[in-house]
Amino acid sequence: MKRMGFCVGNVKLYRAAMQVILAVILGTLLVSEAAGAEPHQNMVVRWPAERAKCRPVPMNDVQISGFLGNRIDQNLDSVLAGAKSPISAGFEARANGKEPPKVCNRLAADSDLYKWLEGACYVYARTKDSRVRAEIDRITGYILMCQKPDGYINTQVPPKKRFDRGVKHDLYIAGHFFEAAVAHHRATRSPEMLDAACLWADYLIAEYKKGNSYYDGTCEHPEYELGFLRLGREVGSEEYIDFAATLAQKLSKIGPTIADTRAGCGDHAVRMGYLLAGMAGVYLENGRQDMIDHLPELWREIVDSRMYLTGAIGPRGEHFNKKAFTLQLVPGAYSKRKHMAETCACVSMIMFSWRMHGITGRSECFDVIEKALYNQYLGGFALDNMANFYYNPINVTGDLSGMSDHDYKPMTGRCRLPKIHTTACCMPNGWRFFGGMPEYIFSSDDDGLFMNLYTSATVNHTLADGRQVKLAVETDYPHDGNVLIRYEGDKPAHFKLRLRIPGWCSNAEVVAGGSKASIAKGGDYYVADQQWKTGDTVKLTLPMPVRMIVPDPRIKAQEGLVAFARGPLVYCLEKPDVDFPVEQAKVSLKPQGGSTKVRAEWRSDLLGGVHVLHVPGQVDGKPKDLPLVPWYTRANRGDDSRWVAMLPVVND
Ligand code: FUB
Ligand code: ZN
Repeated sequence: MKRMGFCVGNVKLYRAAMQVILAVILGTLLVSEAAGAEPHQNMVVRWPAERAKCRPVPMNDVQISGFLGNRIDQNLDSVLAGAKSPISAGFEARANGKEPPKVCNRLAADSDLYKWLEGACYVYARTKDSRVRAEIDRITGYILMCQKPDGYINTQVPPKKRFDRGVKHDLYIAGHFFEAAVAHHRATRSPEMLDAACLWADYLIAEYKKGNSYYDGTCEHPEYELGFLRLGREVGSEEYIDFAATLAQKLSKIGPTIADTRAGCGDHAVRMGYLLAGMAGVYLENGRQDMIDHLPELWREIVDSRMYLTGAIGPRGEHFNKKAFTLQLVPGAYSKRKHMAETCACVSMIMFSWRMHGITGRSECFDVIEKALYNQYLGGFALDNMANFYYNPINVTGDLSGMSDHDYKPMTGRCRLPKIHTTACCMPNGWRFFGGMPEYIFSSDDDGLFMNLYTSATVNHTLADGRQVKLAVETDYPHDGNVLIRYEGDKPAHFKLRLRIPGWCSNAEVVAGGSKASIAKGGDYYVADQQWKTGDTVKLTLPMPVRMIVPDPRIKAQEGLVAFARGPLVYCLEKPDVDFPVEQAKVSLKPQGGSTKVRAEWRSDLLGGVHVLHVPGQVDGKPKDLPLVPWYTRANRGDDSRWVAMLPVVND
């Protein structure tokens, strides 16, 4: 696909160099030039209305505050700190004709910068922050200077050859570049990165057509599907979109079960999530039924039998097990690698679930997203978004000498910016996912809006036929289940407001249009289908009694254990809150009905404000109060913590 551009030799170098200089000298001027990034267009996904049952409300139509808004806002500082981390050093060195420093010697290191760029562009699109824009310009300048005339880019050390079968990440890296280029184009309207991506994409397709043997069964890392798809959509190239499908089918094997599905040859959880997300995306784009033949069963199988209570996936190293319900609790039980539940794996599952929501319009997809988001995902990052875990074992106890978070020590301490983890993938995935999160909150169709995730927000969105949906939402979710929604449109309007009643929720109540509805069991949207006039309100109450979770008896590693949750939050007992080793604690409650004896205490002074759950328990046969905190807040009080989310029950 040829685009009008300047991607040739010296012109390109000159332009890129000028861009770096301009970014430094004229940073703020460049900002004002691009301040009018596309209004009312999605930044992250753009699903055609023909197939999507609903589509995300664009981030520029939404103002988010509250709990999620706070985390989304913190991403700005995290992105700025990321720009000062070593992830750009390799590009900077190569652009200046130097060897990259050793710190850049990470697998697929280039992709970290591309993920940063994707995230930074979302942040910029929403905030128009001039510092973020200056970093975007500086970094894209370096990237463009590193592009070879045929489109290929690789800064890695030690220098690797193209299509290196030992490394197997060439297509993966390109995929991340394409995603970043699309985000850059949407945020800045500037064509350079998109031109560069097309040049590289054309090169990869030309190699394929020439019969490059790399495409014959090399075990690559899916992501290229998403990359080609999104690039193809952005520039209107069917060839790129078809190539995304070709690669999915040629380099992976998709069967009706996880056991017979191979994502780039393997059962690696991140690869699986990206592959399935990419295929769902191709279907949404062009309706290719063969892309989604097995997706509903695969999604269901992962959710029902391969997912932890925190929404994490990948129990064996970074992999799925062939056998269902094999979910170890502590690192190392099934594998020499003492790892499990990678942060990126949950991001990839969220991406897949989002696209399944687009295909089906179903709320259960957001039940899964919510579970993964509030527990595994937020728990992967420090409360200030400045540090991250790579792996997230459910229980971490005992002597951890010799253990690490994929080589980062101590295993119970997150790697903090501007330092970057030796395998940096998870932090950059955080930047791009926090960046895109504003588009997960609401989706819309021709009839109105869906509220998928509850946080304080305002939304001002115009439906396809011109009706304006303007709402304000107030809530302390996830700490409290009361949600107040007010219609703020100037003119009366008729539309449907669909409110997700979470699967964990019983006896939700909705007061709307003067009537009250009780919903005994969650797991679907409640539809408020009415004429709205200015000031009309909907009051949603999602009761949040403490729940005791008894795992599926087929999960042998969790036999005899229970966990606690309140609303969407899973809890754990953590070392700083007790004067005994957490693994000695037992729960003195009967799984049936016992949770009514648990007291929830609001503590505004703790961990940014949390409910502590006081669970009656025992230690060494003596009664003990077990004060549990939300799992996402663990490991934020020093680097030497221990925690248990699943606890044994006293057997007498
Ligand atoms: O290989 C690229 C990424 O790095 C994978 O998705 C992660 O599992 C980590 O190994
Ligand atoms: Zn990762």
